[in-house]
Formats: sequence, C-alpha cells, structure tokens
Amino acid sequence: MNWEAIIAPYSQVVEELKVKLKGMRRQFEYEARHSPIEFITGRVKPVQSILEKAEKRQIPLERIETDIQDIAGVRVVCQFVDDIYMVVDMLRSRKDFKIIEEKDYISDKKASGYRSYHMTIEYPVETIHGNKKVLAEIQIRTLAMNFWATNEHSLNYKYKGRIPVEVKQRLQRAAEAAFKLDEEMSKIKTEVQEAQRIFHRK
Ligand code: 0O2
Ligand code: 0O2
Repeated sequence: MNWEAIIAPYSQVVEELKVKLKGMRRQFEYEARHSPIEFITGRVKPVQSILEKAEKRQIPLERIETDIQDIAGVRVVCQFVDDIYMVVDMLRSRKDFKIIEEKDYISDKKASGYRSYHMTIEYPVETIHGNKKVLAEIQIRTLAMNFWATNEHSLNYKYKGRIPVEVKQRLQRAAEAAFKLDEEMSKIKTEVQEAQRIFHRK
C-alpha cells in the first residue's frame, strides 16, 4: 500500500483545520474578547498506530478510511469547561464541514477517568484527483483534562495498555482532582477573564 499517498489528504485536512481554528482564536483577540480557545494542536495518526488499531478492531485494510475516524486529529484546548461548549456551538454552526458524530465524555467520562468532547466530522478536501471527503476527529478539552490525558497516554504507552491497578486507581483520583480544579476555576472565571482583559490591553 502507498501509505504516503493515502495519508496526504489527511495531513492537508489537519493543516487546514489548524489554520481555521487558529483564525477563530485570533478573531476573538482582535475583538478583545476572551477566546474560548487556548491553543490548537493537530497530528496525522502514524501508520504504525493505524495498523495496530485496525488489527485490534479487526478492520480490513479496505475499510480503514471509513472505520478509523481519527487518522486526522485536531485538539482544541480551552481554559474553562464552558469554553468547550462554546467551541462546540461554533463548530456546529460552520458550513465548511459536516458533523457526523458527537461524544460528550465530559458529562459521561470513560472508565479510565478520561474526559473530553469528541466530534467526528466529514471534511471536503481538494486533492490533485478532485474533491475527497475525509473523516477527522476534533477533541475539545480543558487544560486540566489535557494534562491528565497526556500523562495517562504516556503511562499507557509505557505499560503497553496494561497499567498496574494501583497506578490506575491513582489516575482515577487524579482525574477527579483535575475535574475539581475545573469546577473551582469556573467559579472565579469572570474574575480571571477580567484580569486577562486588562493585561491584554497593556
Ligand atoms: P503546532 O503545529 O500546533 O505545533 P501562532 O503564532 O498564533 O500560530 P500562538 O497561538 O501564538 O501560535 O502560539 P502559542 O499559543 O504560544 O503556542 C505555541 C505552540 O505550542 C502551539 O503550537 C501550541 O499548539 C503548542 N502548545 C502545547 N501545549 C501548550 C500549552 O499548554 N499552552 C499553549 N499556549 N500552547 C501549547 P504551534 O507552534 O502554533 O503549532
Ligand atoms: P492516539 O492518537 O494515540 O490518541 P475507543 O478506542 O473505542 O475507546 P474510539 O471509538 O476510537 O474509542 O474513539 P474515541 O472514544 O472518540 O477515542 C479516540 C481517541 O480519544 C483516542 O485515540 C485518544 O486520543 C482519546 N482517548 C479516548 N479514551 C482515552 C483514554 O482513556 N485516555 C486517553 N489518554 N485518551 C483517550 P487513540 O486511538 O488512542 O489514538
């Protein structure tokens, strides 16, 4: 299989989405309003991970592009939980892609303790062979959720998915602490934003 050719439209999508989402952030800055977006990252899933996921889920090679929805992935990181839903609303109102699925792992966290809002979109991208609709996953989370997920991801990698029970329990407690931090910060949100506005003006 010519993986480079298969991957090419996906990296195009990641780059385009990053430009568009960073553009949203900049517009908030120009209008001197609190941006619900703190920062954006994006990646194309490495071929090795695509193959591992396909094998684990018994997805045949010809179905990879329809069944693996996160080959193209962008992540929107926010300061506050409310910001996540503001970003979700803004994404819902866009006309340049179609939302296929939404998963709210914030109100309904995963067993691991993972929290995030996931959106699967169908994004039309121009290729040298014409227009192609590709799937992409947008993950929207707070800085605290991101901190937790990044660390948990590293441990999963280290233990090859078999994290010892005591570490797992600690991670679950850490997830609750992160959520508590988000709740506490929400309570002083207006004050934080006011301070950031003054700082920004200077
Ligand atoms: P990439 O491809 O995502 O690595 P801009 O110059 O406007 O494009 P900005 O917003 O001024 O970018 O950059 P910022 O906010 O200083 O972020 C620097 C880079 O670090 C960004 O990537 C972020 O995605 C990444 N990043 C990772 N963790 C954090 C974090 O905790 N806070 C912030 N602010 N950024 C983080 P690039 O360089 O834009 O491109
Ligand atoms: P990567 O690139 O290593 O992050 P499932 O695998 O069935 O739980 P599904 O249906 O593929 O999930 O999609 P879902 O639930 O939207 O999750 C896909 C991605 O969400 C994962 O990608 C992770 O990035 C993130 N994610 C989901 N659950 C967890 C979790 O418990 N911990 C962390 N750290 N991240 C999680 P991949 O495939 O792991 O790829």
